[in-house]
Amino acid sequence: MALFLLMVMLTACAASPQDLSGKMFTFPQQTNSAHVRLTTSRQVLSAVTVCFRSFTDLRRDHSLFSLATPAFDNEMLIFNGASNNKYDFWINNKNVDFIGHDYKVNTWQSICSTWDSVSGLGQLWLDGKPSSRKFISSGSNISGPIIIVLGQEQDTHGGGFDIKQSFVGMMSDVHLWDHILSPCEIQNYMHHLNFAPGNVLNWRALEFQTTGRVLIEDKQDINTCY
Ligand SMILES: *[C@@H]1O[C@H](CO)[C@@H](O)[C@H](O)[C@H]1NC(C)=O
Ligand SMILES: [Ca+2]
Repeated sequence: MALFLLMVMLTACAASPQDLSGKMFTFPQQTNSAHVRLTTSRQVLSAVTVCFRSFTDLRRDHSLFSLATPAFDNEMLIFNGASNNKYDFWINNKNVDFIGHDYKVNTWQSICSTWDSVSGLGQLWLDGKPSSRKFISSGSNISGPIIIVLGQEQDTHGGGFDIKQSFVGMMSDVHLWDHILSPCEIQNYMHHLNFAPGNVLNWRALEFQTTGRVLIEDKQDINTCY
């Protein structure tokens, strides 16, 4: 009975979503362990849009969004190849590079990536500017069990972290949809206007678990001072 109650409590804890509006995750030091795991009940995705904002001064490679399945550690990965001035977008362990985006340090940057399994095309938007639309992988869905990690890059299902690819800085406003947002919807996200929150991950009702030194803090936004 006690064990049953404990399990109910643990389940309740894990399952209670939090509204993180106006908040951010702070990853204050380089480690191979500190991370946030995001939970969703959705386990099959035939199209995706992921959007988030990040702030960092990293000039080395780092992971921004790492989704792994038992089949592929890079099932869906957004990786900043800062040392080569590019963004890598991985789907089904295949990747394309997006170059020429204006990667800025010490600035909040909005990133959205889209992909669908029918065309296989991926695209990456940085601060409202689109990339070329490039072929990554078609014909297979993302199918779980999926594990989504912020702050580290998975090389196994839920682990295999590398300190040299860890994220140091702040992240906020993470949303994941099971379809492709239109260019105008992406602009609405980027400009903090009205948009329908993610139906797979929703920053306003986020189920997550932090491990190690990751803080939930009020988002610092100097634009709201005046
Ligand atoms: C992908 O998922 C969709 C809907 O979830 C399904 O209709 C389709 O058959 C799946 N495709 C493959 C290749 O499994
Ligand atoms: Ca990996």
